[in-house]
Amino acid sequence: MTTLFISDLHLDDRRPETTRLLMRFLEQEAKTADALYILGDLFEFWLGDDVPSKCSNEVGLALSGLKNKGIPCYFTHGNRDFLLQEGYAETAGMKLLPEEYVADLYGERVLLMHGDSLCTDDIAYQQFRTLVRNPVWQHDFLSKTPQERLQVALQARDASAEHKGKQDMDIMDVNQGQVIDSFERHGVHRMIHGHTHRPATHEFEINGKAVQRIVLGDWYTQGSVLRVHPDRVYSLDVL
Ligand code: LP5
Ligand code: MN
Repeated sequence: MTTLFISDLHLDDRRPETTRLLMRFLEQEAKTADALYILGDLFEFWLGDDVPSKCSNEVGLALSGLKNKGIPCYFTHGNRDFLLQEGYAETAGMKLLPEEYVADLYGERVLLMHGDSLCTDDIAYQQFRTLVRNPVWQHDFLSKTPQERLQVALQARDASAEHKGKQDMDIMDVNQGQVIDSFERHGVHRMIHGHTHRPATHEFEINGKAVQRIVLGDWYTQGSVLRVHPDRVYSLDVL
């Protein structure tokens, strides 16, 4: 019995080896799990449920197989695939979670999120996020042709690469005040997120109470998974 957490796979038809690694993980380990949580950036980018790719079809089918076996799969949006909607989620048998979600993990309340909302020192990113999470912007974007959407996404990705190249690494990590605020708002002692590609387990105290923030790793060079066991042992492993 294990609950599995993954994020930041950035699946892309140009990197089929990552899709293969995920397919192996789904066919082997995930099929005996209690549940699978995907905490965002499953795809390199998502242009709309009406723009499928080879990897989205393949992975959607494999994920729906999990659901058919009675293994629930949950999905939180990342900053790359925030446009993934019910259409694909239903095909893949995934349940869409809100931005911040408190899961019951073997009797403990644990906060889950992608993690980009914690990076509040990255002002340019937060401005971009506010823009693209606006339903009016999203409606306008989704009314464009797939080719037009791809152009905008590629432009955004180039601008992002340039931005990241110029930023101090610390600015692109989480803001500790924001982290504490999230723990307090939800009244939890453990949170799990991805996004920063800095896998680690951070332990500290808030008002004398021990808390833990687990950061999942990305799948660019190897797979990364967090395994949670019923006795609440958490292990963050490389695949
Ligand atoms: O993802 P990662 O780790 O590489 O970088 C993020 C932040 N960047 C982004 C931008 C995305 O990577 C771009 C690709 C998303 C495509 C989604 C497809 C559909 C929607 C199309 C959207 C236009 O999220 C990066 C952070 C970093 O995490 C660490 O936290 O620093 O943030 C930035 O780079 C901030 C920049 O200011 C973003 C600039 C985008 C400019 C877009 C201009 C063109 C589009 C105009 C749209 C109106
Ligand atoms: Mn991300």
